[in-house]
Amino acid sequence: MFKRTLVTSALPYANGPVHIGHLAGVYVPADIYVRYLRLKGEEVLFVGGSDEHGVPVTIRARKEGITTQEVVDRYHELIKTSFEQFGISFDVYSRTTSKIHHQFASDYFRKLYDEGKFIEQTTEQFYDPETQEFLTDRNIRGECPRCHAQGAYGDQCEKCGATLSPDELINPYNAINGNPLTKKATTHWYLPLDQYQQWLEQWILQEHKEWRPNVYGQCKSWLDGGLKPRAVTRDLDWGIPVPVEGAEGKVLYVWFDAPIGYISNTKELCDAQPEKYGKWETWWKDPETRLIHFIGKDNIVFHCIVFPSMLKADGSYILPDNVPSNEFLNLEGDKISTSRNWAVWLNEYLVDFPGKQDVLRYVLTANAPETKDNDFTWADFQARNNNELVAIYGNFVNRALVLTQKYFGGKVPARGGLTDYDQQTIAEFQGVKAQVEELLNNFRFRDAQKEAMNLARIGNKYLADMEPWKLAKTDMARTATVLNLALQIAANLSIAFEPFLPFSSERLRGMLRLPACDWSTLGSIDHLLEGHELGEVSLLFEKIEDNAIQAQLDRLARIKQENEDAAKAEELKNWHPAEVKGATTIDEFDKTDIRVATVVECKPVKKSDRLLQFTLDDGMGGRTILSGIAQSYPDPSVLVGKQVLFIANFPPRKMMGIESQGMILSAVDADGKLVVTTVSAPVQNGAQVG
Ligand code: B3M
Ligand code: ZN
Repeated sequence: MFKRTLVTSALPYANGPVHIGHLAGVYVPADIYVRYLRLKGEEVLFVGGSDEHGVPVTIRARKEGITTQEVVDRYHELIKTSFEQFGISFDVYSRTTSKIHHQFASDYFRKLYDEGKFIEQTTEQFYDPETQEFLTDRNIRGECPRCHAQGAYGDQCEKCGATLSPDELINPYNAINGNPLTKKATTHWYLPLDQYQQWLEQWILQEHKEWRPNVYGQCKSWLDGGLKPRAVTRDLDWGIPVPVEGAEGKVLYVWFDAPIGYISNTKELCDAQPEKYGKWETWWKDPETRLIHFIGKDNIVFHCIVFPSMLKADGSYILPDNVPSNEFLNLEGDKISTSRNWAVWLNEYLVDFPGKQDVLRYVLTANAPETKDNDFTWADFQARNNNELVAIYGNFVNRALVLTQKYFGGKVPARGGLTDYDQQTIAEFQGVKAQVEELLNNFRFRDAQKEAMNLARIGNKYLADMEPWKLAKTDMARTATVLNLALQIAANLSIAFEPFLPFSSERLRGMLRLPACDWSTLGSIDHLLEGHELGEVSLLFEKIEDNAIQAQLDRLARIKQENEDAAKAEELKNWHPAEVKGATTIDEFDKTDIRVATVVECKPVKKSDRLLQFTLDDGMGGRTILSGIAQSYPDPSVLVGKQVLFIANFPPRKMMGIESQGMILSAVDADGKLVVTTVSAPVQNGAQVG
């Protein structure tokens, strides 16, 4: 019933380079799908672009000390280049700061505004009286109401992961300058999602039960919670101005304009090349177009609930037919984070592993977080390359080609009569096509790639069982048949893997000198005709050595250390001395006898991870004191020879079988570390302090 497919992939924020999480979650699966449809000869358009509005880019600009425009220019270029390098085959990759987009999004808003599709509301929002600006959630920080970590954001606490609203923060302050905040009234336009609730329930919960369980489940829980009106404008100086009189200083909310970017980018392409791509309206308004959004799980509500409501509000657009969203990819057990630099950046990967785009594509698909969060580890990366790409796919192709060179001068040998085993092998690999199709049609990319790899396994097994290198000694005709079939399997591999590993497929076709690639011929045993001359042979994949992996692990260890240091510095910044205790008197104080002593010996107390045993020269015959500071002094010998302060008139107390005669005075650091007090110049042991 559909004639064509429009595929979109989430527009990444132009506030940093793209990393493996982006690739695994959104762009590789979208690209696999699009390449597959193109190979099948279907009409398809793949739309992407950078999301250049919103608070994240403005935060980045402040951090780097450059203008917001410079930030988006820099990262748009970087992201676009990364996508090209990894073979993400967009038909158009534009940006939301383009003129066309600004005009289009502005008109979109204005039409809904004129038709009375928004409601206007005035509310109290956080405001910085000094800079005279309203603050967005992300720019408000304060103490987390759940875990009491300092520096939680107005929308989320990074320490405990709680989703927050700025109103919940304890002592909220301006994240940029630390100013305390007040509240001020401001007016905004809201999309009344509550009015779309019933329609959404019918459309998603009844008519799209086939959506992935994670997507369907999230929609259901939003709908069950009851939808509320959502503001579609913001007080901000970066974005698309609200096209309404009296709305100066207000812009469209980034999540209002960004999805419209899918449409405006389509328009940009179609307007530029109408003969090739037709009218943009065909892609967005013709019910025979199937719309698919590839996104990450944090974008589900916007693509399944908010954007469809915006499309419905306009009334002239089609709606997404499916929204295959992935869960998250973690890195070595920790959440990927741009701000903490905990990521493998695509631009850096290519410096360390030049030419190995397909290896990363392969590993990310093999491990794709399709149904649950998954972990990327460098050990797994190495293993999948060495044990699968090299040992199975690469090895098979290499053997087939090298043996053909050796025995038949690099020309496809003649195929004679087929044995039962040949027939069985052919039947087996012909089954792969239907399997891969079925899986790809259902957005199951992981399993689909596994199935493609099975084709290489079948080939490997065939060569291992037939042993053409032995056959060649006795039966050249049979050797020819076996290698002919092996070469046909190699040709099929170049097709089956084209959506997944496009660079390798191209290289393989170069070696086979096989020009075109067409999905419908997958399974054929007549790709290469007798006498066809093969091209030059080289290794399709190379082994990745341990030192390359270790270098990556070392880098991550360094970053982890840097993050810990930074977190500590942040904590110290927020540290305040404890309040001064209630008044005391000189008489009260005089009751405490504080003295100076030299540490003669200091050692851990056996079976205690807390206590240190001090032997002191106190000028009065010596004494032993136990102090609970072992955690702060992993090497207690550093204290030997130091003069310390101690309380001399506490009654003796037994701990772990040892009598402690007093108390050593220590200061408590912001992070709980204890630091023993000492004197600034040598004094007589036993001298009084007061
Ligand atoms: N830029 C959020 C993100 O990168 C956002 C997606 C927009 S898609 C219209 O996760
Ligand atoms: Zn918290």
